[in-house]
Amino acid sequence: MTAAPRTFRIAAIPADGVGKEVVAAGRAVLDALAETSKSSAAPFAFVWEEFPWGCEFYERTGKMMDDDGLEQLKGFDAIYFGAVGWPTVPDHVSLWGLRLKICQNFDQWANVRPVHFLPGVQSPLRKADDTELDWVVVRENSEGEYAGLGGRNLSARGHGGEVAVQSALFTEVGCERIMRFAFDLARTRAHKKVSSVTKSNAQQYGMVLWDDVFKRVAADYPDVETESVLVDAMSAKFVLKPEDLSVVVASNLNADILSDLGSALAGSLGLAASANLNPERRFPSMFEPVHGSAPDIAGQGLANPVGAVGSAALMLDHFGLPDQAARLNKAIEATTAAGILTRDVGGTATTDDVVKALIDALNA
Ligand code: GGG
Repeated sequence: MTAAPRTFRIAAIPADGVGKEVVAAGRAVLDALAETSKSSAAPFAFVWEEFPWGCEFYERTGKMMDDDGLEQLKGFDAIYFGAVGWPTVPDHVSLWGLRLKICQNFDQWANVRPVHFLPGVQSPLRKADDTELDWVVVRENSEGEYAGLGGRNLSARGHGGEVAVQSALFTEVGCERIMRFAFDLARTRAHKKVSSVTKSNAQQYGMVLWDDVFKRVAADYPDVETESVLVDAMSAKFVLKPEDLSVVVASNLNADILSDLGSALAGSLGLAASANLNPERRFPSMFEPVHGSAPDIAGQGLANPVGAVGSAALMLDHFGLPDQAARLNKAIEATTAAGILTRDVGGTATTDDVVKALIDALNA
């Protein structure tokens, strides 16, 4: 007798542009993976519900998501997200109305963004066969520069004297929890090192607090190597000494920028996966490719689904299925190694070609 499948309820929010294509791709690959588990001792299945939120929804309703959207999402095991943003809606409206709204209200304070070389993918950094790149950028995802604090002096608008203030919020609790997360992660890796990134020479309040908390937390992890690097120097280090890095912990804005740089150095933004985690599991966590909606290629079947499928692997890890996550990652490696690559990584394959190759690799 076969066991009843363990089911996971997932809220899919494709949102905008290529988000729709890569979420469909990820769902197809995950369903194929679940299919292979049917006759195993530990079958599992995904139950999907898709939400039509995003910029088209905004154009119809004036909102990026339903008023009770957060309530609707609360009971799910996870959220599988595509990308947000479209030229018809100001970027800060679409971002705050959907992605950041979910991250902040569901206290997804740890954004994990791994980046590594894939076989068969050319990278501007791969100077020699032994050049290594295997990092995890850990992004503080609840405060910092994206705390949403500030305002604009609208009365002076149009007179050339308008003033705007954008404040960054750093709390000791917020800094400490993301740093402990980074150190715990470093302990699971071969290269046990945490690099902390700030601009604390120029930003003398919040980022000096960040540095102070980093020193205090580091004292509890004597087995983990540490360094504190300014963000400008770290950008150079990403390019010049990639093998020296393992876990990089940074504030919301700095990590957002550095993780894009990291994925471009690995070959393409289209490859990068991410997890927005609520580590206490009080709310669903959200898994999404790092890339945005890419209006220039949307709807043409050119989107690279690898970042979305890698994010699905992070979701499987979160569900306590590390072996299945490893199977997905191996399927990605087999596909890129076979030269089945989308245009952003120098190939001619379509999104569907890559999905087919991934499913074939899972069934091989
Ligand atoms: N899938 C990621 C995405 O949609 N990103 C759009 C964006 O602008 N994000 C800004 C951020 O990561 O905070």
